[in-house]
Amino acid sequence: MSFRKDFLWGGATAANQYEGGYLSGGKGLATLDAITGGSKDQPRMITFKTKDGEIKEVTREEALPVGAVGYVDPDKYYPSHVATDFYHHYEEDIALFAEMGFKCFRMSISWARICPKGTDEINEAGLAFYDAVFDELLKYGIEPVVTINHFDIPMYLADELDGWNNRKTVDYFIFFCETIFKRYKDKVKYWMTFNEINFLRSWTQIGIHQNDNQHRYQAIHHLFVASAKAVILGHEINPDFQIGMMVAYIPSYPMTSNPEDVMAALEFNRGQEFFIDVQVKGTYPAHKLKWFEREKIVIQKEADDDEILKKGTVDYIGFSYYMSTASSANPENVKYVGGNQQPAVKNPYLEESEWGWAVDPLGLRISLCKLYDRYQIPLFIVENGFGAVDVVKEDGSIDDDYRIDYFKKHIAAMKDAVTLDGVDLIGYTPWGCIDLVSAGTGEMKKRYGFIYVDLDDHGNGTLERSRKKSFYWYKDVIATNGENL
Ligand code: P53
Repeated sequence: MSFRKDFLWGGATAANQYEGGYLSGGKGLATLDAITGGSKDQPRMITFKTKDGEIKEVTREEALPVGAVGYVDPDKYYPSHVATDFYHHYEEDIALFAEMGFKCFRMSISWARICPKGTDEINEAGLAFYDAVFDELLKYGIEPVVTINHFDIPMYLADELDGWNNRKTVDYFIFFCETIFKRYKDKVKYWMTFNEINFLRSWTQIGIHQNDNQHRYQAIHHLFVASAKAVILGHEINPDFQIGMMVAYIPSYPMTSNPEDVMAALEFNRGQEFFIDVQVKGTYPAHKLKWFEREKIVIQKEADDDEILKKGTVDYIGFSYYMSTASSANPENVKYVGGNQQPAVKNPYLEESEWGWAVDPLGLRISLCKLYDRYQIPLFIVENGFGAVDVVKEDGSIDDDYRIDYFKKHIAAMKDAVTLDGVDLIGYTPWGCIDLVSAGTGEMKKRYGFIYVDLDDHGNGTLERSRKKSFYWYKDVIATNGENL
């Protein structure tokens, strides 16, 4: 026996990439409704209106002018508007997840569906939608795993408050949490606060117009406080809640044994571990405070913030793992590799996906060891997977052996971490278990699913679902609790 008996096998999705129904049932606009599709070579664009009514666009890395508001251009295609339409297909999709034997299903709640402006107005139809989804999951004995906020924010809060830069957003977020915690307290046990909190920097994700380090880290402080307050509140509402954090984990190796490279890798890794430190240990690490000093970043805190962070530490670490990277002290080695990775060094020992993501199964075991050695709380792999172009054969079948191969090796690495290293791993939810819109590029052709959805990058397609070869493979993995790979 390797994986625990109650191991949470499942799959993961997010509202903005899967749900669609962007204005259905009283949903308000979210920032992500105003970002176009792109590709590996062409960035997604945010469309907005300036204070003077000019219509413009910027990439996610660029700042928006002060006073700019999100704008949905009727002549443009926005992949999140329909996405792969979970909104109208949830019964069919959940039946397919049940057929694979899912024990859990990770999804996010769209904040703007519950609170259309993000303020304290509640949309009952939105709450009823998620009730229906949770009931459908529970009917098959599938445990919902809910990301409270995955990469978006109600447009109104971005437009009016500058999103997470404004302390008031913390209060509105907690109102949203209280609403969903109370409503779903008997249906949902597993929660996580912010998806990939270490990646949040753009207007689409956190509603901030200026994304320099001063603004970014102020917003992040507010996210930390909001997450901690949500943990405290959730445990008051239902002491059985398991509330985790979520980080994108990309371990970095030194490019050589030159200590300079080792230091560079250490700094890269600290960049993400900082987020775990605050949410698991409840304090900012010393190196970050020193860096704030050097960079002249001043975080505005309220008197009891430190106490809130200390009290609101999480129950488990949820993380995504797709790839590893390498670090070098020599800037000439550091190139922007592939799709939407961070600046990094190409690792000659690893192959990459078509989008330039380095495939590294052992890196997953290394990550599990590092995280468990360092934090000693349960771990949950809430995303992992292989984005690839799938080819539908004449008879409708899809032989995604490359995906099966990726999962096989990664699950074997997880097994080693559990059986050889003693890591406390509670579950595994491969990303985009059903095809959905890519966050990085907005494409449909970068597919992750066990289930294929007929939709292309321009919105053409029937949205019909079909089972890929990996569907049957994963079903057997779950049925044997990971013994058959
Ligand atoms: P896509 C970059 C690197 C690692 C994880 O990503 C990332 C990203 C963002 O692009 O995000 C997570 O769709 C995220 C999901 C996302 C998934 O990874 O760019 O939590 O929303 O879809 C895969 O291939």
